[in-house]
Amino acid sequence: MQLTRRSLITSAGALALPTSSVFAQTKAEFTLKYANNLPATHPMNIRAREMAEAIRVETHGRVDLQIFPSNQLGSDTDMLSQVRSGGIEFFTLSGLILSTLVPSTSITGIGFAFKDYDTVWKALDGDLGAYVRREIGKANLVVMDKIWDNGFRHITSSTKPIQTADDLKGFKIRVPVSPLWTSMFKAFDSAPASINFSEVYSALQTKIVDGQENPLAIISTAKLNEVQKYCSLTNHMWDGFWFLANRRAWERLPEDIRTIMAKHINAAGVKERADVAGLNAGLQKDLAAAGMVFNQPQSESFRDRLRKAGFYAEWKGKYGDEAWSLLERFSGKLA
Ligand code: X2X
Repeated sequence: MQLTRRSLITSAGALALPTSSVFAQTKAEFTLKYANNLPATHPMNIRAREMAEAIRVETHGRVDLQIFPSNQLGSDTDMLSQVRSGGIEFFTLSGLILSTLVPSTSITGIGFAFKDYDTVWKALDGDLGAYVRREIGKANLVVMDKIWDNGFRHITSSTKPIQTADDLKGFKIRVPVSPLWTSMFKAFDSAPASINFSEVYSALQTKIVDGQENPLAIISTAKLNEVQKYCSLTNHMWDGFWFLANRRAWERLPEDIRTIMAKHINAAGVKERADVAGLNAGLQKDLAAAGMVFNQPQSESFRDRLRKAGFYAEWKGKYGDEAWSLLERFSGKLA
């Protein structure tokens, strides 16, 4: 048996000191919190743990980035105020929810705007993403260059498959806290309820709502299939997570540390994109094997309904011509 300091001390009945690694014994100079809303098993948190380790190693233990997954520090709404006040240093948030603070950030979630991932990354790593990041910067938050993937969203239900826009009439659906989401499902004549992700499982379980919409990687890692029977592959919008930092906390860090951190955060985001795309491709089979019933609606009836309800025209007016023409450069003509 290897005699460690821990076993020596505890067997002697004295103080048990944490001695897990050499680095852990040296107190980090910067202890920083990164919080998010997703389960620890989602690629976002798997890549984040890897990234925190890479940052620790490259800064020689000066930075200890602690990760708080699964809404441990509160709902998205709570965490957004914490990253603004400095209660947490880092936070990943959907651009659509961030729009409650910076209105234009929801533009990347306009219904049926991006036909595939290729177009998404061209837009988000290109001029549309740059525009949104400039707007976020004006709100006194720091945002990393690479947005992380959430995915193309699909509608799940405990009551019925959604095959056409008509099936959404009167449908009680949970949507994240964001004016764009509410507006979109109102255009479908649904009954949308704004609920933070931290409450979604229980809202579905207790039938406060009949359905919700999320990418397969979230349906699976958050086990929403336990409380939902049908999954309709609507692909009705794409969603991603901006990696945000509290400005004062970020600027307090020495420049060399900021450079190392940004490098690893952006690299982890790019790897997470590949993980999520891979998962979304294979998960339908796994979820079906677990009892979920899938159907493939035609997107045209949904788009048509949005156009006729004036959804695109209304949001074009809100974002303004500059932002809208940036979006249409990647989406093609929407309104
Ligand atoms: O709240 C949601 O549905 C989620 C997890 O997809 C977001 O963070 C937008």
